[in-house]
Amino acid sequence: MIKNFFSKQKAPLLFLFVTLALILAACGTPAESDTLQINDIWARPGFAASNSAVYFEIDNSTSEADTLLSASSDIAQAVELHMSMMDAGVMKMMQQHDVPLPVGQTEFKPGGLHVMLIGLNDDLNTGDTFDLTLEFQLAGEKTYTVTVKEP
Ligand SMILES: [Cu+2]
Repeated sequence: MIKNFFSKQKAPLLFLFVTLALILAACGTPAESDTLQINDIWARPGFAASNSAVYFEIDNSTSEADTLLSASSDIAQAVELHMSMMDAGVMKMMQQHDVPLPVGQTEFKPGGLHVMLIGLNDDLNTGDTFDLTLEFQLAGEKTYTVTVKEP
């Protein structure tokens, strides 16, 4: 039976299947390449029960503005969208209801936008990884692996 399957007559068919599978694997989800891309997603180290923050760059290469609605993770008691800003010489953090994502790049970086991890359930040491889910108005929910590193 197996010998028959790989016979000369079936070989071209098998080749076709493999080729199709490769093509589908390469572009099976065309939406992925022209939606939102998250680059360089990382978090600060922190001790259990303390806070940390996640930073990344969002590349919105679609033709429409999107909105980041929320972030969630099992790593902390609460996960919030924050913006750091200077107010009368003092750095303050403001919780954001959502974050507009115009076409192009939006940076979540120290001193600006960040995903705040409040009340870590575990220590976050350099090299650790954890999952973070971001919910976008148009792109839906996506889960990313965050790597812990020193700023
Ligand atoms: Cu914050």
